[in-house]
Amino acid sequence: MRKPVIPTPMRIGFLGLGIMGQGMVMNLLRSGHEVTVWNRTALKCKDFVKAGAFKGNNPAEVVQSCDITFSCVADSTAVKDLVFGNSGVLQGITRGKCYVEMSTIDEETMQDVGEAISARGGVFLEAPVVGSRVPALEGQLIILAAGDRKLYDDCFSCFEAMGKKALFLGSDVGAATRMKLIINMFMGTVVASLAEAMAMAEKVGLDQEDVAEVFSLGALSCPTVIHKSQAILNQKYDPHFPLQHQQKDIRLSLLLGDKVEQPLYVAAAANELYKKARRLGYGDSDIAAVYRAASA
Ligand code: NA7
Repeated sequence: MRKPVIPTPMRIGFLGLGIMGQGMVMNLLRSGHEVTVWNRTALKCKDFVKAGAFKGNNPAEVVQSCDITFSCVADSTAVKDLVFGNSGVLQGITRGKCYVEMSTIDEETMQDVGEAISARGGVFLEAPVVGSRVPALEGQLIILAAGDRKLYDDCFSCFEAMGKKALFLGSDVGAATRMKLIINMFMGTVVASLAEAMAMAEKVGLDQEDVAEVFSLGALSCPTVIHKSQAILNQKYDPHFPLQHQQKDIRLSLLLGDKVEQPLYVAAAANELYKKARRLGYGDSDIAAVYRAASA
C-alpha cells in the first residue's frame, strides 16, 4: 500500500537516473512532488517526463529552477563532474539554493562539495541511502543524513516518499557517509563470505540448493543471504546493486579504516574477491556475481 505523503510545494530537482535514482524519482512523482530531472544520458529522462517530470538541460539549470536539488550518481568522479564541471551544480547555486548529495562517495569529496555549495551561499545536506533497486522502487530506503538541519526538515516529504526511515546524524558533514560505508562494508563481506560458502559446498559435493535451504531455515536467514543465495543458485545476476559500486564502497571503507588505524582484515580479503570479479567482467552485474570469482 502506498504511504500517504503530503508533498512539499517546493520545486524539486533530481540529478542521476541510475538504478537508484529511477526508483527514487518515481516515488517523488507518485507522491505529488513537482520534479525536474537531469541525467547524463538524456534518453533515460523520457519515462520520467511521461510520468509528469520536467526535464532540465544541465545540472546548473536544474539547480536554478528548483528549490531543493537531489543528486544520486555513481561515484566521487561523477559527483565532482556534476558539481564542479561545466554547467554544473555550483554554477546554479545562489543564496538559499539547497543541494542534497545522496551518492555514496568518500567523505573528503562530500565535505569539499558541501564547502563549495556553502561558499556560494547555498545550503547543503549529505544523504546517502541504505538499500538497493527494490527498496528504491518501493520507497523503502533508509536515508542517512548530516549537514544543515533545516534543509533536512524541509526534505521531510521527499524522504517520506523515498524511504521508510530517515536519520539525522548531526551537522558534521561526513558522519552519514561514514555510517553508510560501515553498513556497506559489512554487507559486502557477508555476500563475499556467502559466495565462498556456496563455492565450497559445490567443491565438496553438496547440493547448493540444500545449503541455501539450510541458510534460510537457520540463524543466518536474512534478506541478503536469502536473496543472494537464490541469485547464485539461479545464476541470475541482473543488477540490484552493481558489483562495481560494492567494490567502491569496500575500497572507501578500507581507506577510512586506514585513517583511524582500524584493522579490517575481513573487508580487505573481501575486497580482493570483488576486484577479481570485476576483472572477470562482472562490474555491472549484481554483487551476487562475486560468486563467479569465488568459484573460478
Ligand atoms: P548506476 O545504476 O550505476 O547509475 C549511475 C548514475 O550515475 C547514472 O545516472 C549515470 O549516468 C551517472 N553518472 C556516472 N558517471 C557520471 C558522470 N561522470 N557525470 C554525470 N553522471 C554520471 O548507480 P546506482 O543508481 O545503483 O547508484 C547510485 C549511487 O547510489 C552510487 O553512489 C551507489 O553506490 C549508491 P548515465 O545514465 O550512465 O549517463
